[in-house]
Amino acid sequence: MSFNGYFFEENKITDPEVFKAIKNELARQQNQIELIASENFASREVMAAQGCIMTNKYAEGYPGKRYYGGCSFMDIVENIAIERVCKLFNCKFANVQPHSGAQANLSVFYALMSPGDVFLGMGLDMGGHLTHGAAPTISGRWFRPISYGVGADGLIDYDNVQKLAQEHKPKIILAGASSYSRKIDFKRFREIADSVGAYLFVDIAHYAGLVVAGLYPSPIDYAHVVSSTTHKTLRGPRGGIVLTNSEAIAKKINSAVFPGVQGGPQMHSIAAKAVAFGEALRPEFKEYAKKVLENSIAMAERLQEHGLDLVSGKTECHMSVVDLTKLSINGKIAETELEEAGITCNKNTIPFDKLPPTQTSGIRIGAAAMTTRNLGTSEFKKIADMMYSVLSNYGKSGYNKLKSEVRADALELCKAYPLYK
Ligand code: DSN
Repeated sequence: MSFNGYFFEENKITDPEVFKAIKNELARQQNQIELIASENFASREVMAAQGCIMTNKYAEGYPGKRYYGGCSFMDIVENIAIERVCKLFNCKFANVQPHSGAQANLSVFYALMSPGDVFLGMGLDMGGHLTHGAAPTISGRWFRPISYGVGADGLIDYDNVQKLAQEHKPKIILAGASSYSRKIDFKRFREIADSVGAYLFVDIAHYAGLVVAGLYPSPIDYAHVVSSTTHKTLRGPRGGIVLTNSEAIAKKINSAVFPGVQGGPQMHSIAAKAVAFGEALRPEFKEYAKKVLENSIAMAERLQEHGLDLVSGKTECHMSVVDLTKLSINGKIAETELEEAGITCNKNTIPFDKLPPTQTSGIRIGAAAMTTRNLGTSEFKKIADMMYSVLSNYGKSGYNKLKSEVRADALELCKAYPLYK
């Protein structure tokens, strides 16, 4: 058996059913235009680290203070991940153990609130994330969320956030979103938080890669605590992180992540995070993030040239939410039809949506994944043309033929920009 630095080369998945599903998923990823704003394609090195022998080790605790023997290499890899992520985001303390963004957010709540405490978060129907207070989640059941949202212009209504803060005196004000395409004014959020003695907690899961590249505002100097995922624009493995500049908060977060919310850290994922943070520290990553933004804007503007509306009127990040109300197609059907045409995206509620979340009046699109495949602005404009063609012709005569043509174009584009070859 040889070892190439990450995994045993001879290792193959021989389980036929699992192998078949993985093989088919690889083909799907290779042959579809991936516009899901929260997805990306991790590098082979990131995936190799995630599939490595560190999966075998229990390392409850933190570097230097573990509850198991044999953790010396775990300490090395976790310390590398911490050092790199602190450098990336210019912060003093980091916890790299959360298994996901949801776990990271739950840990922050657990560290800074007690059950029944009030917090402010962006409503799910307005662009916020499930964990920002949606009713079926712990954030919505064990705490008392007050939702804020956007105005008729699609922009966060900061005056209303201030008013709600004054009225409800929250313990935490949570800024950050899953489908908000504009820059968030973190300074304003901090002023509001200070005016009522609340913690400012910012979730940058979507924007992290752009923050690292200086293309989206960094909340680090304003927030008491910041969370993120590592797999979206940051292009690492699936996982979460929590960052802060406060030693006192860092201690509370560490206790909240372990043993509060999680048991043993997934050390293979932490190894993969360390590799991804190393990649994000390189100058090429800034170039990548710059292209993500250019491509996102090019795609969004082209859709507008076709007459489609974007929630809030434009994008300032990797994603846009497209308002379909002018067309005779809802978000759910659009998601299915576009997938059949070779373009993957997701249905998305638009603010003040008249349709239920199972249907929606919008779709969310993002440029992070296809930019990893090296597509540029002209290709993203072409994708916008393809999308418009499907969306605007749905139900008209000759539609099925047109959809097949778009599928063929999508395949051609994917072949011209190969993935994992
Ligand atoms: N589910 C992710 C998204 O699509 O935005 C966030 O966790």
